[in-house]
Amino acid sequence: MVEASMQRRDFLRLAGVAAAGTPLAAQQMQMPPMAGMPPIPGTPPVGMPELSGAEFNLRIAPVQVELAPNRIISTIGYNGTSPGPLLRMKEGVPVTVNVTNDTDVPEYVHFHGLLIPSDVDGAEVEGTPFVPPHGKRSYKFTPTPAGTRWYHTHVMAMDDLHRGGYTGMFGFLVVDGANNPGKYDQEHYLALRDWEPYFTNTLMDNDDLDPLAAKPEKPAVLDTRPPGLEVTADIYSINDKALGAGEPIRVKPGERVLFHFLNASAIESRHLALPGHKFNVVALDGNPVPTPAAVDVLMLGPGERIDAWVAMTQPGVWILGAPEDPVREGGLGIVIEYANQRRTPQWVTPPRSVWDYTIFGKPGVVPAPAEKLDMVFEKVPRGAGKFNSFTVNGTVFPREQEFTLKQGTRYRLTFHNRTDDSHPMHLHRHQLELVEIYGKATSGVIKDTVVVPTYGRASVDFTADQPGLTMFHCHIQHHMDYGFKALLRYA
Ligand SMILES: [Cu+2]
Repeated sequence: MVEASMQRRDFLRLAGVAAAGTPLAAQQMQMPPMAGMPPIPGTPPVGMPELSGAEFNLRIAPVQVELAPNRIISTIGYNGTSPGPLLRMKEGVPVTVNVTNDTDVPEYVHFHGLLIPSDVDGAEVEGTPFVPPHGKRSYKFTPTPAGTRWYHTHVMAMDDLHRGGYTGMFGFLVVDGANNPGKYDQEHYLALRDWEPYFTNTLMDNDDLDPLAAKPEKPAVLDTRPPGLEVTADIYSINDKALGAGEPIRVKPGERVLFHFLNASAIESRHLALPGHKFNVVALDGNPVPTPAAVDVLMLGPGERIDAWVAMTQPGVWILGAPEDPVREGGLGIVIEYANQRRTPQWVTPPRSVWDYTIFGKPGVVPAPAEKLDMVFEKVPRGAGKFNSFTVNGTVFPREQEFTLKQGTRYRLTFHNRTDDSHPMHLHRHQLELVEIYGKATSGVIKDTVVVPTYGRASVDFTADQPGLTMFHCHIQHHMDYGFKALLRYA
């Protein structure tokens, strides 16, 4: 035990040096080897508080997140932690979520991926009432459908990097259905996060892995005006711990471990790999896929979830983490430790791979539904000191950017991404069936957030069966705040 702890401390020290390039190492040598509490026997070592039942209480208040010794983040969270508690609900059983807001500003709690009415969905433009500063509000709804969902703040941040999605206000929300997801020896909920965001003029596009990808929406003449501000970060964690600072996930050879991943970042897509192991993807955004498939590398845009199990067949001590060295060394990873293995956690760069939603779908073309809506995404470079703005069909929200739906009608939304970045596009209160992306047709992949590739095109179908105002937006906070959203209104 002592030996293992020493190794973890050494490893943390290395990670700290690589990430920060500062005298952190010297300080960490004087710190106790272990951050946080030892695991309780019989419970998974990695996780967050779990609440279940029909009534849930969430308290919004300042929290400190100890990512590692000497790396403590001051932010806002739920119930004193970030991520907040895992909310476990039963499909079809009504719940009440009582929210107390112990901050000085109005808040919204959005229940991401649930098919619930506008007045409890948690979005200002849909007409959900806010939780007043130092006040309370209860959200009552019937959770559906089953699967890995999440909840998070849904306020605008604009140029305040301590507001909205930049804070620690996020957590898993799991809706248990009648169907058992399968037999697994362990189950872990892992949220990917970045911290202490800052402004940049450089586009950090790490999510376009395939340089050969078709770019059907690339304009013939590119906009060469000087770029404006974007947001980035270089401190990362999985749940509340940087790589090496928390307890490892302890496994035994032959175990099947089910992971529920969430990219809770407000700014960037992320990749994940586990050397020597494959991820068997069974659900995207909480929805079972028609064709489960094994991949070396996962990709999650902000807001997306992936459920994947791993067969533990390579005894050793490994890093489950981001393939990009600066991201992993900046904290985005967690140690997987096989029983009776004592060594420094190992990292091996994964084979080059391209993320492709369509491998999890059914082949075949979905017949075009009755109605089609086209959305053209463009970026307006604003130059030094100003945020870029983003338009849908030529305008920034809220002018003219409304789409009218006929109840009961099936629609095809086609996204034309004419920007030099990919965008995780999220439709509230509805489920999207992916029908075309990367120039490939597919069917049966049901999502609520779809990453539309750089200069790429994607089409999704949905049925207008949830009357009420419906928000559609990019899940990158500053894109959403600076115009990249629309409102769908039922006629
Ligand atoms: Cu975006």
